[in-house]
Amino acid sequence: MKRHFCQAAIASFGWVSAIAIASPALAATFTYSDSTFNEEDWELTTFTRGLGGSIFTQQFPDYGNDGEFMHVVNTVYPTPGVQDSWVIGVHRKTDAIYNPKTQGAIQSIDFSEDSILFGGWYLGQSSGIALWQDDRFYLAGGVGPQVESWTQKQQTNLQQHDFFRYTDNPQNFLDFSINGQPDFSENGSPIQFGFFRSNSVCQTCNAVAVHAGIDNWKVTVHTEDPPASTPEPSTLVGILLLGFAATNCKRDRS
Ligand SMILES: [Ca+2]
Repeated sequence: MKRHFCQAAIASFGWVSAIAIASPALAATFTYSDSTFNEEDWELTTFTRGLGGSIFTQQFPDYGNDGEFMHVVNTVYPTPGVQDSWVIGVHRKTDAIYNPKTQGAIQSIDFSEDSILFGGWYLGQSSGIALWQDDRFYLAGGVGPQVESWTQKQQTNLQQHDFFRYTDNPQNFLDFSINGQPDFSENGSPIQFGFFRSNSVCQTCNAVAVHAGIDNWKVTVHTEDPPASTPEPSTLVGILLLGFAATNCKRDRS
């Protein structure tokens, strides 16, 4: 009879321990997207060099790569004595915010957008994913140039080191130093996602206004498995009780 109790006790505590071991959450994905581009859903920060230029955005109700899209116009002017003038627009979606401290460290990020070139410059606008963390802007380029029909552009498996910090350095607007990267660890501050569009002109070039569109903006965050955690007190009690039951069974057999 006592042996039966021991077998049942071991089976029961073993089940509790199995639950404790299997309970940590697994890696997950979080997706942020927009195919509508309501104007109140986006905020724009503009950076310039030299005479720089301006950025105009507008939600169009139709002719996107299905329905609405955002029309983006970058205008940039040449500056005497300045080799290149720039205008860079960082567009952030107001609710596309990821918090590593509560949602987990970021393992990688995938980005995609549909884009189109309407005119102004045959290479269109430089473009890619942008993010904002601790009042700093980080960019990862590589999805241009646009062409004259809607085309999906992608960046996949982006790591922390693929992003570069925007700076006011007049010679190099991206900071490639070791401190120029965002923090994807579980200690990182909240991150807001978006995209950027930029253009430049040489000092002897003509001013340009580059018209392009964006639709089906999407950011997918892949998280890491959470680190092994210290067992909860209730789990420790279960383990200790399991040891106690096994010891009693051994004594019973002797
Ligand atoms: Ca759309």
